[in-house]
Amino acid sequence: MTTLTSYLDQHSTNTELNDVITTVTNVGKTISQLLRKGALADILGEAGNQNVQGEDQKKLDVLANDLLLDALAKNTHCAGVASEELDNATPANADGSLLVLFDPLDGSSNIDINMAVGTIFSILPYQRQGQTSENSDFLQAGNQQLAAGYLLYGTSTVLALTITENVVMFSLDPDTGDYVLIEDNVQIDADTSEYAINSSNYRYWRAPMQQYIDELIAGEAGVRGRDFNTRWVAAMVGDVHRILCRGGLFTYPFDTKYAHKAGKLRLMYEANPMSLLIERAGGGATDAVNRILDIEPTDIHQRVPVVLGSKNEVDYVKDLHVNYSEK
Ligand code: AFP
Repeated sequence: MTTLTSYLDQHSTNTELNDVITTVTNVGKTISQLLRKGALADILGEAGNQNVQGEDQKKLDVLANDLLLDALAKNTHCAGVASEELDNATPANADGSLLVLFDPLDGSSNIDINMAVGTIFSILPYQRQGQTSENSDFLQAGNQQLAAGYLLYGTSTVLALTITENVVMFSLDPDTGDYVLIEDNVQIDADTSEYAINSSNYRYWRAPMQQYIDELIAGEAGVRGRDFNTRWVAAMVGDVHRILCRGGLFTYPFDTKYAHKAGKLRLMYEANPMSLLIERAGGGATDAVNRILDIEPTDIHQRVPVVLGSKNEVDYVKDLHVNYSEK
């Protein structure tokens, strides 16, 4: 049996990175236990305030955020933290070599209905050791990530992680508290007939995305010549996990629903870590046209349209956008 600890020892000589991953995943055990208790732990419902995104915070949003912040502040290798729930990055240990970014609880709207939620994390190198970290230190393209992963608190708690060219998965054994390796080289089929999108936003999408979804709905009778199925977890972690398990396409496209947002998902702590996982599992990840991991960020909370999953389907969406002409 391979545990997370033995896997890190065998596959990563960066002991500082291994230590920070261990810190994050240990907090994941606590969050998993709290979710198991649900209403009995008084963690459901609204926290009564809003985050930097203007979104109402759930009690567990705040609790998960604080647990991660507290644990990483004590880790001497962590130079700073950026969170979906915090306006600005939080300096930690100036001599640390790593920066940690996270969405502490992705899919908050699922908490009170007992549906899947998760924690998404991304780890970047810190280039100014000895100095107090600032927001600007985090503005690195996704292709600079040293590690990325998520914890999915579903029927079981699963950790997906990439620190090498592979994507691996662990299942948390609630009896021993160990993360046990269950997949050592996740690979996504290049083709799929399953897609995930919130179709209620149809009228806000750009024409190429409307055409793409129209083709999927037309199925066998349309240009795609086969029927498609749809799924929508309303938690990116759940949709990405399904794609890593059986392929598929996930998209939260550009929409005009809110003028100042490029879509809903955040680049630094949602799109980038998920894109690294998907690409290393053989999939694709774009903003409909451009590779997400090559996007040079300008703000730690910037949003980006996302199309990710089975490579041939992601490429199809790109071609459709690039070659689109008004009819
Ligand atoms: P919350 O964390 O606010 O529930 O948002 C989750 C999320 O950022 C992402 O995980 C989902 O894929 C997407 O939003 C769901 O968005 P809709 O609620 O608009 O479907």
